[in-house]
Amino acid sequence: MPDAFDPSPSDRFTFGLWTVGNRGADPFGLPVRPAMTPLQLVQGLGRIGAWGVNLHDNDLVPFGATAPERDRIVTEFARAVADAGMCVPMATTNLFSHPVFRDGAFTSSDPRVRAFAVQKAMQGIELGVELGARTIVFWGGREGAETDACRDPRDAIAWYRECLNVLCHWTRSQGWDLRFALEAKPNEPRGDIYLPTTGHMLHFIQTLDHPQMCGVNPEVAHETMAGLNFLHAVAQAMECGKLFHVDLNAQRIGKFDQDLRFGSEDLKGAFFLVRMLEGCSGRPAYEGPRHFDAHAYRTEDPDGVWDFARGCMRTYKVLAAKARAFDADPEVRAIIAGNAFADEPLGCAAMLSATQGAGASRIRALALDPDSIAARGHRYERLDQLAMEHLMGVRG
Ligand code: GLT
Ligand code: MN
Ligand code: MN
Repeated sequence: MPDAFDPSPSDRFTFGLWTVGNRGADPFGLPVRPAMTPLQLVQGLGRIGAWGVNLHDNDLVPFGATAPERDRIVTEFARAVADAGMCVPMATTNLFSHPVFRDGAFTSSDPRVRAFAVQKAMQGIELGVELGARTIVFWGGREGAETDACRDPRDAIAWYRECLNVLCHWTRSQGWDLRFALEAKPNEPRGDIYLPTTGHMLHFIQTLDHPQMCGVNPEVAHETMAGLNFLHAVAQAMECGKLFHVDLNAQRIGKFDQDLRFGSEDLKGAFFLVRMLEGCSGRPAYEGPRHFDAHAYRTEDPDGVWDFARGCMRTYKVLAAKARAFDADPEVRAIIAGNAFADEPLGCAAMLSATQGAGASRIRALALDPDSIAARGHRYERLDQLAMEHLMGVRG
């Protein structure tokens, strides 16, 4: 029965070929689902209301395909995407599956491997451009180590930078207006992965030759694996204009990378995330695609895969509606207003705006009474309970 939460292309939901195409293999077990071709996956995604489909080079073109094979596959795929009324907003390069990357791609100690990785990334970018992608994701799954006897991590970081610089220079020289989105992960498949969190990536980007074309692609599961607050990572990226893409899924702290259906764990975290991405909190919304990097439980057959994909999108839309209701709730608004003080005349920015030295001296000279300020409670217990009651469906 269709309802207000049924997805449509205007919601701009995207999935990777590798997500709905996941066959349920894990390190202990074989695939449990039949393979679906990229064309079948695109048709299926179109049927359930997705807007776009993303891919790695080798999700579509097998490693080592000849140039004519590659061209035929890409042409057929582009036609299937168009026939399904969909698009390819993001493309990425598999720099982790082939044994040549067993000790890293851009951070391998072997310059031949780094050169091969750059070459493969160039072909991945060409493929993305051909399919109309505007965002290129880089997930350095193999960029790490099990033993730090292997290399000095400072070398690894410098090689990572060199490779990305080459790719930025080359992309610009081709006249392509692309954005690179770097995705962090703390570990798995390596014991430790270099640049393990979104915060690390944000700093690293500032050290590149073309920082303006690089941003981040934070993933719920990856930040959660590190025990961090995903919302805060996304907020830091948004605040500095670097949220170029986002990988939505669900994860429990302390576990392997679960890539669960969006919102199926930490529903409250997902609620505040959607609220921020949708701009319900009075700030501008995130403008990029809402991408799901997740897969169905291994228990599922192909029908279960589509249940999974629909579930990601529906949960996002339900949470967006809940977030709007939360922000419109008069009691919520009153508590938030009660904690929001005008910046003038005490805020540091206001003070510093005139003459900086004099402004700082004014702060130094202020008479402030910490005991009277501290006497006031913030009512966050009530505010959080209101969020919970919206989420549990008994309010709003
Ligand atoms: C892989 C990884 C994801 C990345 C994908 C892009 S591939 O599935 O687990 O987090 O986003 O390379
Ligand atoms: Mn991801
Ligand atoms: Mn993941």
